[in-house]
Amino acid sequence: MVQKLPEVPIKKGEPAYKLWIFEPGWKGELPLITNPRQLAEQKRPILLPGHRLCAGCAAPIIIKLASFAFRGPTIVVNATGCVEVATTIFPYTSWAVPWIHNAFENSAATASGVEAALKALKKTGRLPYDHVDVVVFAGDGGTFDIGFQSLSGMAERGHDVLYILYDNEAYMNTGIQRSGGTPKYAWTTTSPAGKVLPGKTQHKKPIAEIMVAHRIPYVATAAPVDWMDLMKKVRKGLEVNGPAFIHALSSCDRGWRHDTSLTIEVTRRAVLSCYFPLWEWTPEEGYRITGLSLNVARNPRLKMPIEKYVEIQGRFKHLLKPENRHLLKELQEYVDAVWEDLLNRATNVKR
Ligand SMILES: Cc1ncc(C[n+]2csc(CCOP(=O)(O)OP(=O)(O)O)c2C)c(N)n1
Ligand code: SF4
Ligand SMILES: [Mg+2]
Repeated sequence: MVQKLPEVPIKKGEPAYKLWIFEPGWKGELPLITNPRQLAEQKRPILLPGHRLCAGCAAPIIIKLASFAFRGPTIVVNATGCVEVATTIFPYTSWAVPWIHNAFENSAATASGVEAALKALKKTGRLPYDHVDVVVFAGDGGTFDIGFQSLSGMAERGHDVLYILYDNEAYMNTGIQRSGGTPKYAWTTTSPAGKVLPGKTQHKKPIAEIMVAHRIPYVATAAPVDWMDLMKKVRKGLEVNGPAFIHALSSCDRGWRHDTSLTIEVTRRAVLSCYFPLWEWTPEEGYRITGLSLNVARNPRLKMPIEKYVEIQGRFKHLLKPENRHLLKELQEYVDAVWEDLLNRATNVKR
């Protein structure tokens, strides 16, 4: 039986961006629908058309998919970055929910304050809803690097916030500078690939593992290619009582130098090569490999060589030169070791 969403029709003369999941007096929960046709018919995303993110950008896909998993009234906190800049060009906005922009470094601190205020309103009977969720969307620069202190503080204090990192692996909005999330050997404007350097010389920071170390109620990785896996994780992240963190790989055709038609394909190869495995972690169950990555864990023949992932991205093109084959080999060994480690830790894969 398919559950129908409550009707919140747009009346004549009302703007199309009516805050449909923010009806005062809202009680209950929206069902999580994973049937694409029913999704299209019944739900409107929180991010409306007309924003100026690049054609082929994965970030709005991640935001829309996440919003399909929202369970009711939601406040979005957005760190400075491509998403913020391109969706709120004054005097317009693409957001159909209450949305707060804050500085590059403090989205988790702002979200903590919003959540604390909502708690106080609820306690004093002044919140006209059953529950209001708080969700952060922040880039890798705003998470791995400059925003990390506020994220760690939010986790340590136990705020009931879902933090979604859209990781395009560089400071894209300001011109493709390397971040703590940029992978080893990737070209960026501040880690150029040439005669002196082969791109960035350090590995990506294991940000999701660092959040696991905070022992918060829910941590997961996600990629737009496995949209159902992503939506389910967003819903789980909202349902837990306390901080949740989702690390979503967000391909960027500008910075990764791939064709705009390859947005989803590149994330598919990231997952199937095990460069970016899909998993979730809870204190109760530990690591669980999920979605497409579970297929690879059960059938290792599906695992792609890392070359398949890098060959469609200009940021790695120097790795395909004969003199750099040893770097590609080293990258393969690194990916294999991290995947092997995950297989050993996963509680839902027999070894
Ligand atoms: C304190 C501070 N330093 C630098 C900037 C300039 N700045 C704005 S967005 C940005 C890059 C953001 O990178 P990321 O978080 O990865 O988001 P993306 O643009 O890639 O979506 C930088 C450096 C700033 N706004 N504030
Ligand atoms: S630069 Fe990259 S992340 Fe930014 S809007 Fe364009 S494709 Fe998206
Ligand atoms: Mg970025």
